[in-house]
Amino acid sequence: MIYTMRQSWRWYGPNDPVPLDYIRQAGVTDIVTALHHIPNGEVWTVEEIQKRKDECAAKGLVWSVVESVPVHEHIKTREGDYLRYIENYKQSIRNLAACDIHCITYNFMPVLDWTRTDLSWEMPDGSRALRFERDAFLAFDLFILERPAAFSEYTKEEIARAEARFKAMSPEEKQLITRNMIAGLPGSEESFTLDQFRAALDRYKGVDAETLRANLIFFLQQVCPVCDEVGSRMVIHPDDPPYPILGLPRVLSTAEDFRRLVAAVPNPSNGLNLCTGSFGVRADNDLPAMMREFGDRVDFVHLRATKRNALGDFYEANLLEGDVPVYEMMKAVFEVEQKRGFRIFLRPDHGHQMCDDLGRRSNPGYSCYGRLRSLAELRGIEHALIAQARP
Ligand code: DNO
Repeated sequence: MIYTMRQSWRWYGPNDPVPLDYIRQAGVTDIVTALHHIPNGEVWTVEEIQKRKDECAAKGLVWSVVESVPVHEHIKTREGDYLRYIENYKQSIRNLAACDIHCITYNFMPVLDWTRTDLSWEMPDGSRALRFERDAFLAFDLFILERPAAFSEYTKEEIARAEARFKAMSPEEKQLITRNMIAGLPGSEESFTLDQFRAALDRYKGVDAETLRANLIFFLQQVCPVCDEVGSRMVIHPDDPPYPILGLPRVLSTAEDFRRLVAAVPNPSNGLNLCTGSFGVRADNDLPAMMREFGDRVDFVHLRATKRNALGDFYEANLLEGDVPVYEMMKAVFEVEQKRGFRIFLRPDHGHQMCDDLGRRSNPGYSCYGRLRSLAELRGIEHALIAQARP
């Protein structure tokens, strides 16, 4: 028997401009989604979960991966009602298991989920990509957000470049970058005004990386035993981008970060969502090696390729043209699957906005054609791996 990827697709629920009918035509079997309408910290009831499952089943699709059950900010900072939120989280895990959903994605990034400065960057072929431009980001941090500590965190040269970039921005561009930074990207569940955003950052003043790591460990020590009991796995999504931003601590940016997490919480349910696009922004993350080292705990993979430059900018490239060694990565996934006798959930992540999608409303990164293109390329690679594996 050959174990192949469980082809999955992220769906943002009934409001997603890409409907389940299209997803079915993409040829995937599994849906990755979340109950986005339930406020952070509240329990996901069996009733609500089952309702969403049934919607997928009606189209011949199985909801099998949650992305994400969001972790309330108070759990990350261990303040206020965090113990109640952890109890609620445990109950959601139990309820999901009762509906046969056992793979739960989450992240432990303070305040913001993923961050990009540009959601519609024109590629030479006319398609649109997501991008992180460091100078623009610094311009936002220093001159729009006006975060006082920022001036001591960057070099003189960086500040000068950011100032020049800021001065060259039109009022519309300033507005757009502000919105991109604080209005919440798809899946992030939270959005802010500038003042709310400043207040949210302030709550992390006393929380350095080691404190945040301890809080993550504490959280997992509470929820992993429940997962072990009901046969589920928590898979942590890496930081995106994988380094500290806005003076906030980061604890899941490298292989060593995950190693430390497993050493502290060895429960089998402590797993990883290996996102090649997020980890791949760092040249020191060897993705196929990480897949092989952590493979037993990787139940879910996000496949996309970022392309970085020396200035610290990156954009989301065509899948086979970025810094991510996609073939080597797929080979590692395939090997782990045969070794474990397990089919790993894998979804194409962030595609380009292209073809007819260019004129359509879409969730940034989650339009239809771009992901279809990536999925087709991934299938091709897997197809070849299967052919090679046959005796
Ligand atoms: C972005 C996504 C992230 C991810 C969360 C997981 O496209 O990969 O928003 O879903 O970080 O908790």
